[in-house]
Amino acid sequence: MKHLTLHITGMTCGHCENFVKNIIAEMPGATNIHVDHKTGNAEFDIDENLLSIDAVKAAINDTHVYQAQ
Ligand SMILES: [Cu+2]
Repeated sequence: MKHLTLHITGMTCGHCENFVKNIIAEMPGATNIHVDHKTGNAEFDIDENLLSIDAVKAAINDTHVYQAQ
C-alpha cells in the first residue's frame, strides 16, 4: 500500500467531493479515500499491484471538470 495525496482543481462543494471520491472508489486497488474540496486534496491508499497513480489521474482528468495535478 502506498499513501498518496493528489491536488485536484475544480471542486467547489460537497457534491464535487463525492463525485471525485466515487471515481477513485470505483478503481480496484484504491482504499481509505478522503476528498476535501476546501483544500482540493484527495488522499487515498493504492495497492500498486492493482492500480497506478497515472490511472487515477487520468480518470479524474477525463471528467474535464476536475483536474488532478
Ligand atoms: Cu460541487
